[in-house]
Amino acid sequence: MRKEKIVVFSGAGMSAESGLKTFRDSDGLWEEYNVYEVATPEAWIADQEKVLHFYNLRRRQLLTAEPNAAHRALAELEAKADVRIITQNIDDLHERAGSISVLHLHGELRKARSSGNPNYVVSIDGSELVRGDVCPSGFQLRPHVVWFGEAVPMMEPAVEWVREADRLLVIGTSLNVYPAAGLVHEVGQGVPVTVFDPGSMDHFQLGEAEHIKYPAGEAVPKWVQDFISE
Ligand code: BJW
Repeated sequence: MRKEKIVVFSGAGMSAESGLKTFRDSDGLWEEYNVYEVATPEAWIADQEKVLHFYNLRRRQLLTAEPNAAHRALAELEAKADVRIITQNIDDLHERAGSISVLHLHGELRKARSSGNPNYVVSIDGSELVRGDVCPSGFQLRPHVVWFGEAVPMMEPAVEWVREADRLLVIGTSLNVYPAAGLVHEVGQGVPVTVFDPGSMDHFQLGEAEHIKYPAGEAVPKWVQDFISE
């Protein structure tokens, strides 16, 4: 029997219960840091040390964080469905929980790329990326992430995945950042959409979507158990 194709679209709320901060919640990263000083190409030009420090701190936190119950439940869901995960998160907690198909829209914290050659991407050994870490052509390595104002190269495959989905699960994203948020509107007609987020989604046109207003670590495992036992 053909397995149902379930596409998951996750954001920072997915990893909140692993101890990683979201961006726009009241205690989020953008309360503590000015986004324009750490997550834009202009910030990189103005102060590389500051940008590297911001990502080094987050990388150190990630190395001690663990996947939570929601990450693990999505990995278990693969026994029953063809699961594809599109994540805006730069952490690797979906992979560490055991999920196989994970597409990172906004890059990966544990990778660096050359500031002179976007095709030169390497894994970061440990947590620190510092000034003087260069690619073989001598260009400074930068975090392998997508900053505001930069193109999102993985949008095309992500749109394809969503268009092919039989069901879409949207987990822990405020749907404020484009073009990523627009993915929700790429689902086929009649495809069920379920949103897991304790926050309000009043700013976003969710249409017929079901909104489960509970933390992911609580709601996703329950949803997966119900789906598996159907
Ligand atoms: C829980 C929970 C629990 C809490 N369980 N849930 C159209 C309209 C308007 C603006 C634009 C537009 N198109 C483009 C733009 C500009 C811009 C943009 O979107 N700006 C808006 C903010 C206004 N977009 C861009 O610049 C993008 N690039 C682009 O458009 O390029 C065009 C181009 C084309 C060709 C050439 C050149 C350019 C790039 C966007 C890059 C985003 N980068 C960041 C940072 C980098 C990575 C990093 O440092 O981590 O990505 S910003 C940040 O936001 C990060 C995230 O991936 C992203 C999304 O955030 P997310 O995941 O939704 O987090 P939060 O905090 O917002 O929400 C958390 C949610 O969790 C909340 O709802 C909580 O309730 C919930 N929650 N606990 C479940 N336990």
